[in-house]
Amino acid sequence: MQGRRKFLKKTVIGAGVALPLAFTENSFGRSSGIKGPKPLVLSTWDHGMAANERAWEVLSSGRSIVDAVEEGVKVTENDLDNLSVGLQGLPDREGITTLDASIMKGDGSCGAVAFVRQVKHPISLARLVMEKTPHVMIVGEGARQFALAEGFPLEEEVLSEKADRAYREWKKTSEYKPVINIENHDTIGMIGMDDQGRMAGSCTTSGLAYKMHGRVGDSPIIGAGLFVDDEVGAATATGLGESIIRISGSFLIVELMRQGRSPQEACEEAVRRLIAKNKDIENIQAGFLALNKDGEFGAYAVHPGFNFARHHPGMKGMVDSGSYFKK
Ligand code: SD4
Repeated sequence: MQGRRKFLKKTVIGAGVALPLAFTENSFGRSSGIKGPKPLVLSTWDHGMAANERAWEVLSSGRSIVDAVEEGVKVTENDLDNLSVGLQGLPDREGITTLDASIMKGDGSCGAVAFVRQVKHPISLARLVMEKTPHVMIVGEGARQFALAEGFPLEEEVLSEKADRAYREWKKTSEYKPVINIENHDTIGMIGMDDQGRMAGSCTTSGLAYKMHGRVGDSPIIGAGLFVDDEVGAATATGLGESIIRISGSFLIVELMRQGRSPQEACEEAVRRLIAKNKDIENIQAGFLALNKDGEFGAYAVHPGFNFARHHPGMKGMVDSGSYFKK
């Protein structure tokens, strides 16, 4: 696996420090974020590099931005090294892996699945919920039935070797404690814009490791883990889902941008709101990534360690997010 934080060309945003960029036409400051020419895709965490690469290929072949954000995160859903996305992700307390995903277009169309088992690409199922049903979200057994009806193969329910090893280790104490920036915070959220300014986003996860059976996080909740509006911009989230749902994080960021805040300012305000509305904040990590319709983007997290991948003409690479707490 490529080390999560061992990527090329890192820059720091939102931390009051502007490191030189390899790319001189981009300038950014603490509150203005970075601007990239269209088309553009952004994804959370290091695995976002490979996901963006695929999304870029899809866009370059003339397909739509919604195809790009779907195909992009499928790379992560397939990544056997990722323990928090896809069927190889860490299971719940009962040893069962359940997945959540959502997809949204800038015209307001959206679809989501939650608490779904045996489906390798929940993002594609979410897209079918958007395109083939009058609904926005289908969960659990209903989602599995929908997958079957749509011809998705159902995978055998066996934990991956890595997940099985980790689960056995966890069972020794069975202690439920979300930990900051360890492998259970690796959800992929992708937001992007085509060369005409049309936007879309996707978000997919196996959720918190060793969660209660049936627990659903922010990722499939439109407005929490993902929100996109062509008139304004897009936002996605990663981290402890409960803390993000409490403030409708992604919707909040898009609305703050609508009121004139830059993506960077909006992410910072959402983090402040999250901190105000959640107890035990020293043990909660959450991070936001946002893009406006002018191609400006920004990110911010509660604690250090969050990063994201950018891909646009002339530039691809990782960016370290700033954070409210510095250590
Ligand atoms: C969840 N937000 O289910 C997800 C977990 C996550 O990076 O983002 N991990 O709460």
